[in-house]
Amino acid sequence: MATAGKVIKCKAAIIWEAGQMPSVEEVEVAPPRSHEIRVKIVATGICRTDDHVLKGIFPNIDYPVIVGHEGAGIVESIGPGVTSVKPGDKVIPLCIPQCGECGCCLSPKANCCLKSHLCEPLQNLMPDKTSRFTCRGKQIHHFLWTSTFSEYTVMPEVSTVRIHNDAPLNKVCLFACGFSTGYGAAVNCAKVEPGSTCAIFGLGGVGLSVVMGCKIAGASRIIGIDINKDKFTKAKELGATECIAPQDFKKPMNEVLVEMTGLGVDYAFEVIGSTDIAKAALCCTTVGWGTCVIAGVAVGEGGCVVSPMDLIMGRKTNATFFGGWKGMDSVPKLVLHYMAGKFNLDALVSYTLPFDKINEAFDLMHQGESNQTILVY
Ligand code: PAD
Ligand code: ZN
Ligand code: ZN
Repeated sequence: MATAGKVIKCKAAIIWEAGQMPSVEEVEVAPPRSHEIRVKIVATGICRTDDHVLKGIFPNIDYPVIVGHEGAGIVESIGPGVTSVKPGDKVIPLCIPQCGECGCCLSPKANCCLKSHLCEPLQNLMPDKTSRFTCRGKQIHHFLWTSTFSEYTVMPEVSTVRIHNDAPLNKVCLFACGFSTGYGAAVNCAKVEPGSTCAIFGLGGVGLSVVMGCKIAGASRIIGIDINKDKFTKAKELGATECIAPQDFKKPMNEVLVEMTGLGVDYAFEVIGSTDIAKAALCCTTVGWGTCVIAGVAVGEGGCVVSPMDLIMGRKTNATFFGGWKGMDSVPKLVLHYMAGKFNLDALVSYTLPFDKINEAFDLMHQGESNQTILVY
């Protein structure tokens, strides 16, 4: 392309300081270096994890920063050594890379690549500790090596996966985080079985994706729990058999769920980001084999105190990053399954807005008005 090897000027949403809303400005995006790919982002969702950076509660973030990780786009140019994609390919950014060489990538049991930006020392620059973004002469930091809140972004090759070229980017961007996390929490981490009973704490975009995963896995009872009753209609549309709100009960929710189910649920999911709810999710599972999966990111909270007595009778607890998927191997297949009609991603999308309305999209999230908002460039 004509832009290859040149600096591209485009719009991006910059968070200049923790606690500030993003400001849409012109940035310069440098060409990709060795084993890097420059991508024109076409659509991006916004995720609670982006919001954690906005609020200043995501650990070890240097500002100013361009966040965003739930994107999909088209390769504009590639740096030296890149072999997996070419300009014009449709791609999805991977918020957890798959280098294919580290101990976790080589093990079928793990998806937490050890060459990730999340490994020590945690940092939000490119792997070579430099940035491809500048604005008014100032270096701007990356986030998760994805930074999809920029019309053009640069990502390492290990964080970029090619998808089918007929995939609708304004929908499949949700495979970059929310849907994959929730669906994978149910089918990979919990391994929900047909006929089982599930409880999902939190019915936002990720929690609704857990509901979809439990339904696809054949669960017979799917109980959604949320303080916002407006979430119940969509949850029932996607597979919840019952929905309950904590404020309607005097007892703690774990006791309510044990009473509702007799022994407790087979599988419980924490999809809010609260250590108290994680404890309730563990304690509402049945003694003997109940499994709790934590998907919520409880940043800024204290630890979760669990007595060995809560576990000694056979309950298990687990937590998931990106639903346990190895991104390179799994995301292209998930996209194909969507294209074949397996997942109703469209039902998760509450709003599609132009990128310039990013602050409106965050407001909708803060007000609990949206499940998933997609921004299009
Ligand atoms: P969201 O804010 O859209 O949904 C959270 C839901 O929880 C909302 O519907 C709230 O009304 C509800 N809620 C809040 N407090 C309570 C409460 N006390 N009791 C019951 N319901 C409550 O968020 P989301 O669905 O986008 O994300 C959920 C979490 O998952 C969040 O912590 C996010 O950071 C995390 C996440 N984890 C991963 C991962 O890889 N583990 C990936 C993406 C998101
Ligand atoms: Zn790896
Ligand atoms: Zn996310």
